[in-house]
Amino acid sequence: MQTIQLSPADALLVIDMQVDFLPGGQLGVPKGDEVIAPINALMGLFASQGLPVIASRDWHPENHCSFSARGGPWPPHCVADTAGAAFSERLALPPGALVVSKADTADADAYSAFNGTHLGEQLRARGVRRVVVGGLATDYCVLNTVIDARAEGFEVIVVLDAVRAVEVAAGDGERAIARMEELGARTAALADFEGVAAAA
Ligand code: VGL
Ligand code: ZN
Repeated sequence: MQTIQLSPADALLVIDMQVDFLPGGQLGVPKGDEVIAPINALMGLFASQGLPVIASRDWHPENHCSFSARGGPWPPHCVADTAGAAFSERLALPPGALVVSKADTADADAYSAFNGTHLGEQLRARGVRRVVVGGLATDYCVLNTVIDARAEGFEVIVVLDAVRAVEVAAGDGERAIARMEELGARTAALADFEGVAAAA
């Protein structure tokens, strides 16, 4: 147990909380729905302190290179402007949340919310030096977002209650967490955040 106090240099990054990544979706992450309540609690905490909340979304064209029809590893998912690409209706995005769309061209994939977006500049413009990260999936978009966040010099806290892994291979989630820690990311529990609503 640690106590984490937020400061004006903190932002919350909510990764890909979309219908297709939740159980029943085209690329449903096992137990992905378990992160909705913790993420809602974090969003409430950040919003109550006037701190930035950024929600990324996978936003693919119909003929995206990551889809099996094009020899990619995944079934079609998160096609822009479809129901599967929408944020979960249980996700309580605060007013003023910044939405970052990624992987929105046919011939390139982008797991990281920094890749091909303006996220780095947008964070720096707001004076952000530390990002708190939750969302889906631990072993793909969360991992790659954290790798880029560290490369861009941001401090990172990964909230373990607020992430779940795809686990194409068993252990991928654990390995992703270990890799993020090696890169200098900290891990935390939801309850470590001072002032977080007890009953999320
Ligand atoms: C993701 C697989 C394919 C993710 C995105 O958001 O983690 N995973 N596209
Ligand atoms: Zn994708």
